[in-house]
Amino acid sequence: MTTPALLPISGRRIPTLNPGFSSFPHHRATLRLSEKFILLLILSAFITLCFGAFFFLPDSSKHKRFDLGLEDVLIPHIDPIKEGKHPGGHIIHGQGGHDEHRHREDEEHLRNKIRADHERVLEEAKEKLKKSREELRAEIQTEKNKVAQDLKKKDSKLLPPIPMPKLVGIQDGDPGDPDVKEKRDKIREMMKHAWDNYRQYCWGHNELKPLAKKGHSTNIFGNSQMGATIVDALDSLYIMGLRDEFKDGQEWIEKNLDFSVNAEVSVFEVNIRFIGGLLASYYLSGQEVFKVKAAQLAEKLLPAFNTPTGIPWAMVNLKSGVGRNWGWASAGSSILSEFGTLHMEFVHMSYLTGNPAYYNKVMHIRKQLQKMDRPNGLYPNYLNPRTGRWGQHHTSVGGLGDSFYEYLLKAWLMSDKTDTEARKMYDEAIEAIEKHLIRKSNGGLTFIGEWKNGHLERKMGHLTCFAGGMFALGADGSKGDKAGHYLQLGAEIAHTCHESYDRTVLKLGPEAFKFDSGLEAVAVRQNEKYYILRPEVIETYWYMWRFTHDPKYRQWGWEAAQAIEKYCRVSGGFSGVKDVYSSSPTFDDVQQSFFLAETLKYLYLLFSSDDFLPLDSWVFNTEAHPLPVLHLANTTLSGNRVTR
Ligand code: DMJ
Repeated sequence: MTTPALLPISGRRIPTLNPGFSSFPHHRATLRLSEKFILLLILSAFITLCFGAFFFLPDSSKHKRFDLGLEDVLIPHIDPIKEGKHPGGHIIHGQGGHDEHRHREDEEHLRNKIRADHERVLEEAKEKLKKSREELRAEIQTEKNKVAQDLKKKDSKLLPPIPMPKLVGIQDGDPGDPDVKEKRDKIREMMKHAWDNYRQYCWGHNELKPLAKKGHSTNIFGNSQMGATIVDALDSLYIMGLRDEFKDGQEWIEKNLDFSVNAEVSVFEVNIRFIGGLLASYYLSGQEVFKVKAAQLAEKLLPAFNTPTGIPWAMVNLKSGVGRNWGWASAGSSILSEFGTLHMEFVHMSYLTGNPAYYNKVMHIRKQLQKMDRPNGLYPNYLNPRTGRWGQHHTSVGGLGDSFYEYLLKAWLMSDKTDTEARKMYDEAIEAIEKHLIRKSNGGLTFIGEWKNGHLERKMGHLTCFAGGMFALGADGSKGDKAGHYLQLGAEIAHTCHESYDRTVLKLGPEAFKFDSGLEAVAVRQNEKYYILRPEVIETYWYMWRFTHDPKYRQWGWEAAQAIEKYCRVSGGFSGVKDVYSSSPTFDDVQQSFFLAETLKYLYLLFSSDDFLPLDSWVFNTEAHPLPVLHLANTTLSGNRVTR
């Protein structure tokens, strides 16, 4: 389904957009004068018509008008009780001559009022026509300013002042140890290289092509220049203390980030990168503009939920609100990892705006999922938003499934562990995943496979490697006090994913790797050998470091950083590579926005102290944007305005 092209300009804009008009101010003024005159004529004709029509109405209709309660507006001085009118608003009929006399008086009164209004409007019209062009222009400008101010007031009304959640540990994070500090400085330098090149070659574009040195975009951003790299990278800049760069990005957002564009975007991607990025920048810096932009964007995503089931479409047109699903998705389905990865950001949007709609939308998704049968206790990746039925029974903790599980756990953490329903869903899902998808290879590597067509595919994606960190993060509070078990599982996944890096020539991980026919943690197909600057393995190293302080995680992180520096760095930024098993790989020429948002941020945090963004006060969204835990004990988010 394609969106019909919208008319580029509205009638009201034509005079300023048409060069013919704009170069002849006299024409424009004449046009405005005559427009005004015509408007006044129409207005006075309308009033005359109403005045006349009143006398053609049957008596009963006239009385009905009073019945609607209009008499209080038109004839304010009549006492309803004295006049035989029930205080509830209905005329008490059947009082003979007295009533008729009263109606005649009412009509006379009304006629006089209309006549007076009519004369006043005509007087005003005459006055206006006496005014000079300049005076009229000034008046129009004043009117315009008033409208603009009213709009602004409306905007700020949307965002009531709220107490900030406790923002702990947002400064510095100096690791102390000079060797670690040196590594951290190196990561900051890499960030600066990525940012400066983006700044120089394609400021405002979504992503950078570091070899071609120009802008790049994919359909997830809808062919519109939305500055994805700026929005996604901003909180990393802040965390790394790159404040001039941060200011630069903020200024771009203030002046240029506009969501009233005719662009069809991915609801999931825009949520995790844009809303997540703006929210994190807001909480870290306290700059209102980020909150306002996040609120504007979130509102634009709401029409995506207009489906028969309330399960949102994958894509929505920001201007028209028309939504649809990816053509490749099974039976027109929405994707689990997409509609299941909105919760954190949407809860924050309700918190910040006082509008419960966001919270209600994501809770509705949860309710829908709870109602459904789950084959083997697993959640399939595809769900049809029209019928509410599963599509193909494929299950994955990697692409198409991954962050749905992550957000169940993080919903619980972000609610200060009060959202026990989310924790229960997470525990049950992980139990089923362990039973049906997690296996040990012959060589002793723990891996997470994918359920497809009734059997387990012994293949793991780079994306799936985030799960090591998730298991460690969810260890505390796990069912039956299996904290040790889940921390161990996290460590095993981290080890497997490290192996997938270590068994390549470039020491960078492939997109997917197998555990089959004697193969262990290596990619087989050519189209699975690429590395596109993804963060998941480093993300898991960071979580494991925070929970265990085993120095190997810092060491593994440093190995990955060095490999990225050596094989992905070019003069124009950082690029993905097409084959991690080749000693002379070709570049894919894309600097992904998540490289700045996630990969470099996790590396930087790996070499920072633990009191920097501590995990009991901050929860990182799936794009590594930190959001504060909300202590919502006194807050109602379920269907009422948020009260604090
Ligand atoms: C990121 O955009 C997010 O981490 C998302 O959850 C899936 N993967 C990409 C980066 O690989």
